[in-house]
Amino acid sequence: MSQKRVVAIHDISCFGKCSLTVALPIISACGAECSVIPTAVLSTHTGGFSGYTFRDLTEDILPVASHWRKEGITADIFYSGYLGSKGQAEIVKRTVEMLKTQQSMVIVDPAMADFGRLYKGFEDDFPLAMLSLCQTADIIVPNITEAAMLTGMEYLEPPYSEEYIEKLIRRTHELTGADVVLTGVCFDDRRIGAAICEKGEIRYALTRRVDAIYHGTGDVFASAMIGAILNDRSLQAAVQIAVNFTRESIEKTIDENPEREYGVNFESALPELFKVLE
Ligand code: PXL
Repeated sequence: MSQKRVVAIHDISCFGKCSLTVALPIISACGAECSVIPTAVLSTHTGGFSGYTFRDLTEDILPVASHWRKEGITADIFYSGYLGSKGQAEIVKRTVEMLKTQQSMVIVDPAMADFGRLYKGFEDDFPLAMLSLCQTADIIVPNITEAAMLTGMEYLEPPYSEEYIEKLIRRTHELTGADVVLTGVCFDDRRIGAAICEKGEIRYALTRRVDAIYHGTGDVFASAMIGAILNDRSLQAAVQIAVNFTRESIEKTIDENPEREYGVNFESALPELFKVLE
């Protein structure tokens, strides 16, 4: 069987363990090739640092895609995340349209918001542009804030009622037409994880809750989920693997790294990921 390939379309945050610096090692560790189209280069991510540099790479995205198309380069999964601007949503759509085959899967993480607020630098109409990109995806991976912004539903603080989560995930599914993996789902202070809406059916993948918050865990989660999908796991199984891997990454971090914006020590959890994917 030939090696699987992901095209990851995110920014490079030079420091801070998120987006491409997380997607590359985790997807590679799962045995797949991870090719990249960087959307921007920042000295750090925008969540907890100030004074970061920002180089927009909008003008490079379509020329990369055109070159690849000429070379016949495609992918099993196109995986987009943080975009440098709302205009890039349309450009990423065109990029994927140019490069995908009938077998390709498109996974969009609408990485734009958390804790009820848009990330720094995004304007109020960013979610509308992101919604149109989500509408072209097979699977989307929003957190609660992002799903609330995509649907226009109210953002609530955890813990959640099953009624709120199911309404939020169903609306997100109906609006986008995509299967939805909703992260940050917790009903009490003991368990946390994701809800899955696949072909309209809702299921959960939860694990024990660790009381710590680190930046970049959404990217750790989505990258591990994609790695597991490429190892022929069902969506439900892949989400459970990713939920466990994210929790293990946080557990490996707590004692050594209290800096929330420095990200998690997912590297130390990779051996466990190998084991479950064997
Ligand atoms: O992990 C999401 C992310 C990715 N890239 C950049 C970010 C963030 C979240 O803040 O700022 C640049």
